[in-house]
Amino acid sequence: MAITKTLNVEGMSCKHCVMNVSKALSAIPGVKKVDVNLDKGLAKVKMESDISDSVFGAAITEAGYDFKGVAA
Ligand SMILES: [Cu+2]
Repeated sequence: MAITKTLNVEGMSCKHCVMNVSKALSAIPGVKKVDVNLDKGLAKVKMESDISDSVFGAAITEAGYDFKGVAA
């Protein structure tokens, strides 16, 4: 069964940022779908099995944005 996590991402200001974050998260093995909300600063990630928050954090940081944790 698929798992969904909502990540808090800081530093996105335009649709290019959304694309950068979407690409970075989509490139993680096991990630099935990424849905970024620019206004809320959230990235919803769908995955087949659980992926560690630190993996998402690294990908977001690598892309040039700040990972602020998983939204409750
Ligand atoms: Cu931008």
